Amino acid sequence: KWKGEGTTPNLESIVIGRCYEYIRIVNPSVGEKNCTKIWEAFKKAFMNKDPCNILPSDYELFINLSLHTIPPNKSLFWENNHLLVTSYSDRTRRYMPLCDTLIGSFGDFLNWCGQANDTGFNYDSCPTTEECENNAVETFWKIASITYAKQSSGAIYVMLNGSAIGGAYPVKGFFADYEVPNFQKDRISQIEIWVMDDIGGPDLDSCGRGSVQILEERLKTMGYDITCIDNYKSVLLLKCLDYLNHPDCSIVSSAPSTQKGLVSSD
Ligand code: ENP
Repeated sequence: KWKGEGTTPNLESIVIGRCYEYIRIVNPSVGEKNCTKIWEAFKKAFMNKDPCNILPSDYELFINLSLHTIPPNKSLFWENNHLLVTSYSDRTRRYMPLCDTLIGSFGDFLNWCGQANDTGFNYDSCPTTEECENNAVETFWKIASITYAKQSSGAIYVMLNGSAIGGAYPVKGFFADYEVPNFQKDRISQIEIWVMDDIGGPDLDSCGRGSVQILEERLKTMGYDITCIDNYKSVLLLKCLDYLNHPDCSIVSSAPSTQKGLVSSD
């Protein structure tokens, strides 16, 4: 019926497993949580309802039950960099983007929807954002983004993609629409933007240019202390793992201890 993919098979097992893994192994500092109860609250948000009419308030109990603090200087916002952010954050060890919070772990890489007058999931298809914006997944990320932005403090990091077709900073997107407006000005010391180009990809946007300039100006007008870095070295090193000899990765290949150098005996 719908154009989008259906509910991820075994959703309940995945999500309850992720929840216990999160509170026991990934981030035990969140304290005791009842993952079964959180799952019930999550399900209640969209089950047995019109899949195109799910509102942020439907997830309220779920959010309240799964909320935990985000340490200062650990927030990482992003657009068009999902897999890079997942590896770079290293499951909260380096940074704590929304997908590395307990709330985010209920949605990351997953899909779900229910149907009106039916207590089951729709495993066949779910509405896309084009079909209706108030679908279960879109609304989930909306309320999760708002909550995450409100809790973020200290230095804030933003990873953008300078090779993204629609611009590194989409002026309509979760970051622009639900995160920036919910920053708590008095708790944020500075904002650092990293614009990462694809290796061998086009340099469409960069600091001070195009859509990044629009973001920089927006944040400055709001009174924030902004730094913008093109191809931030630490993230570039990670991107270059698979492109050691590419000219864009000369930062890696020109290093004195190249593999060749290490094995050669003369
Ligand atoms: P995309 O379109 O690059 O990537 C969407 C993928 O990232 C989906 O697999 C989605 O999970 C997962 N994801 C993880 N965190 C978020 C998220 N936080 N979010 C939407 N999807 C998320 O990402 P977007 O749409 O541009 O969203 C990026 C936003 O995430 C930024 O605002 C960033 O600051 C924020 P699933 O369940 O849909 O398969 C908020 C919205 O953290």
